[in-house]
Amino acid sequence: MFVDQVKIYVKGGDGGNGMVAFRREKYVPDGGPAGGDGGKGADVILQVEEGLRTLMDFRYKRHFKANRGEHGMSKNQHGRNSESMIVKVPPGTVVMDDDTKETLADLTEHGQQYVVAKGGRGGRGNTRFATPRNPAPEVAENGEPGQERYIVLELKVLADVGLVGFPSVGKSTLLSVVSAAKPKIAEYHFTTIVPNLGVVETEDGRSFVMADLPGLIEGAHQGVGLGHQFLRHIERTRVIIHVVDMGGLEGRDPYDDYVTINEELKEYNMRLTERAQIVVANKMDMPDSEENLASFKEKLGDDVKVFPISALTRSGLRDLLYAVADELEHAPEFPLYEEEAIEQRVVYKHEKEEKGFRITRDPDGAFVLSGADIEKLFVMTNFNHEESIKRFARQLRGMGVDEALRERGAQDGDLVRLLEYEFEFVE
Ligand SMILES: Nc1nc2c(ncn2[C@@H]2O[C@H](COP(=O)(O)OP(=O)(O)OP(=O)(O)O)[C@@H](O)[C@H]2O)c(=O)[nH]1
Ligand SMILES: [Mg+2]
Repeated sequence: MFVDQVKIYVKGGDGGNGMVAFRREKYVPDGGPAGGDGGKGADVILQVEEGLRTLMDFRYKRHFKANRGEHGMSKNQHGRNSESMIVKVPPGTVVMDDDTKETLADLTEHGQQYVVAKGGRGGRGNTRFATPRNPAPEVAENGEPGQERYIVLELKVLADVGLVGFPSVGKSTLLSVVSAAKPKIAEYHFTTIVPNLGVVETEDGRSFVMADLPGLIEGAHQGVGLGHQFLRHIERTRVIIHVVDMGGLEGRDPYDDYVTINEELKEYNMRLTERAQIVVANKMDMPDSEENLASFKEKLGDDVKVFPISALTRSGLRDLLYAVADELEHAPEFPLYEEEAIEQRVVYKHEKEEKGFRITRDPDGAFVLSGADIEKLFVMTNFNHEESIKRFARQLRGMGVDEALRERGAQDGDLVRLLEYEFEFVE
């Protein structure tokens, strides 16, 4: 099966906790603070591996949690940073945030990296909190939590050439005779439901990747049937081979077919009509084909060159493939996203971080504090030490939490909740 879109969970490693420790040396009565910092948690990094062609590997592994940083130790020893977790993706992988649907990165070149979930920084050990007034603090920070999120990886087929046309015109048959691909071929319409890829080599040693596509029908661009999805697969191709059936068995006029498909491409509006198009008249082995071709060419005019072939008897293929290879030599690339997004291949968007805090009430009347900043502060507090707790209280005050609670009507002794922590509001 061809997997081209997958949702995965990534989490950067948490930072290691800072340590509260003191020097214990003989003959040194009041050993100073000696708690080391925690190490940095590992980042989760996506990295392009050119050998990969699909997102197949992600079918079985969808959770990526990087290691946490080592905790700080006594004797001022810092915990070790954790090494980044590298997740390999094929070239052409577009990374989206599942929540915001924002495109985070468009990964195309071998070795290109994108940090998709940052590891947390290590918490500071008590050594770092020493001041002249408080030379032996019992304060240490826990590590910062690693960033976590769901992302969607999407792989556009990286074919150079895409075959389009009505159902059953012979697109898959053509792909099967010019490459080693083994697509399903049958008389009924919509035999192909996902694109197949094949590497084509011309007699003079040039090569390119060709994809057959599910048949297009009128209204495909409006999401009728599966058409819309299909068109997505040719957004990145540089040359389009438009296959027209000259067999006449289905009772349609080849020229009408040709016009209809071009309308579809135009309506879809991904600059598909700007690509070089090579028109192929297939099924030239059929009895009425010569006649149909003559009238097709007449309606088409002299400006459009037509390549008559028979995928079945394999005639006319050599000229066609040469023409495709020639075209590819100067066909421009068609990047997927609008100009501003492609200036930089990796788009680092500023994370919209929720600032500050919110106050709500629980049914029992308790005040509930929430918000990214305040919650982070909470998890980075080491509640085993009285002094750390006091520091936490000071930080809350600094953020304006006390004042905001007072404004909401909190009085001495009222219950305040923050994550799993409860405390009393003290005036
Ligand atoms: N006579 C003749 N039949 C052909 C030729 N090429 C394909 N066919 C037949 O046409 C039918 C459809 O071929 P496919 O290759 O499956 O067509 P397709 O365009 O991929 O069709 P969908 O995937 O359904 O859109 C099959 O029965 C093929 O054997 C040809 O050159 N000559
Ligand atoms: Mg097919």
